[in-house]
Amino acid sequence: MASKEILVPDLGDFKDVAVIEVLVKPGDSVQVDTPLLTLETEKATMDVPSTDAGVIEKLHVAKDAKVSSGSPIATLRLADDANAATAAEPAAPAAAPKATAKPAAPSAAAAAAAVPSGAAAKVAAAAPVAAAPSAPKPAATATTAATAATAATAAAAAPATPIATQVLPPISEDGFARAHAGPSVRRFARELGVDLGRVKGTGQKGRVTDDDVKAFVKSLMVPGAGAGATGDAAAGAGALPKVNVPDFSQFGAIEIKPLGRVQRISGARLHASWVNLPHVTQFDEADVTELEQTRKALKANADTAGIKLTTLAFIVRACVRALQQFPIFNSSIDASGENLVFKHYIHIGFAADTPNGLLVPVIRDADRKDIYEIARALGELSAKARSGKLTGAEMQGGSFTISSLGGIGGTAFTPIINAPEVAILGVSRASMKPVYLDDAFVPRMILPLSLSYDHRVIDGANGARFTSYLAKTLADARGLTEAVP
Ligand code: CAO
Repeated sequence: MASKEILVPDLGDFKDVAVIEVLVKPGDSVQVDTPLLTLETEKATMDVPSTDAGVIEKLHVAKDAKVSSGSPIATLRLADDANAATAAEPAAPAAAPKATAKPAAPSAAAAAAAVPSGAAAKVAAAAPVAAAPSAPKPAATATTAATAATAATAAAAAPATPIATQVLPPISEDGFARAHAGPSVRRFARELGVDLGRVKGTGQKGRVTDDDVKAFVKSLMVPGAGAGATGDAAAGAGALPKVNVPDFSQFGAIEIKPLGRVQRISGARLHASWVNLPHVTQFDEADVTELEQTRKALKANADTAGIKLTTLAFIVRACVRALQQFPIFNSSIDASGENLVFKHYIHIGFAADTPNGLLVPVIRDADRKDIYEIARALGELSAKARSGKLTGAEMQGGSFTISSLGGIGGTAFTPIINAPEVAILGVSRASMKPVYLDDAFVPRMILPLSLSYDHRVIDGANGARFTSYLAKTLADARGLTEAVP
């Protein structure tokens, strides 16, 4: 059988063009137009197709080599006599490079073959059952190579619709065109119905490779994944593993009660915050000896006025001062995720333990209230929360939250941020402790503080500055009882 040298075609003014992908290897059978190489100039990437059908005998280029017009690509053993006849002619350059990939006919079989075993099975299983009657059910196809093969066969019988489009958002042509990928990868993505604009490239300079496209398709196979690998897609790829819940009755007697309405609502919000916000908790202590003395001195008068002057009122007042000093703790990331919203109001929410579950009433304009007004608001809102009379408006608009377990006990905890706020102060029970002051241990009332903050917005140094400032402010009780300017 005759052989023929396949040469790089006329590249115009381009010389020493980089070979970024070699798409064949010795022993591969190729047809006319089968892409052999992908070249990349400063302006475009292009596939160099074969001019003849045959088997690659020898390759003359490797990835990252530089080629120019007429450089040898491969020696091809021609497939038949007809080609043999052409071999007698002078070696013709390969056909003109194709700078843009023509979308190949979408092929379900290609989709199934493109992803390994279980993933292929699942892609195939996504084909309409009516068109692929032998398609196994997803649960049965997910695990073994044998069933994957069956599924691939079934997929081949499915209609010529890119399978992935059945689980993927439609291709955005703009995004697809802008994606940094070579023609062969573009063609591959078209075959699978994958929007290249959504695929994260791991190649040189972020170039999207075949493997990236395959990984993208595989990411769809994660239960609960709805999209691909970048932006919103990343959320799908990172679906949380499920907790395995056994039938507890096998271990003993049980009773089942539905979750309360408040638990269901607050549970979902707490979970959303926990998984979306990177939490850090900063612990500190405040010496509240004087604060407690001041509070006790003022308590009788406050009682007469019908106000319960608790430690928490002082803590709210101190937080207002700290928020004025560090406004970033009174901010939120906006809906786009691109900006910080600094609020010129200070509305402080506080967690209230009620018979119906956790509620967070909000003291509006806490910065315009003195210690008595704050204590009054705390008392009134707590009473309404416990009797189930809080309105929706009274639980909205908070810009910072305090969760005080001080009336109950504990030494420290890690509160969950009330998103979209960026910080929450946890307060545990103050107790008398020996503190080394002026060369001696003296008994002081020490209040434990636990500040959780969103590390996307607040760095550790600011977290520590905030709690230090707060501790200092709480130590100066007189400052907290002053009239509000
Ligand atoms: N250390 C020591 N004593 C404290 C204290 C602290 N950190 N915080 C409050 N106290 C004292 C109060 O000063 C008060 O003392 P007096 O009886 O001498 O006046 C007493 O404990 C009882 O206070 P209280 O709990 O009735 O009132 P409060 O203003 O401190 O708190 C409220 C109000 C609504 C926050 C509280 O009742 C509550 O529900 N706490 C639970 C919050 C919660 O569940 N957080 C967890 C949320 S995440 O699941």
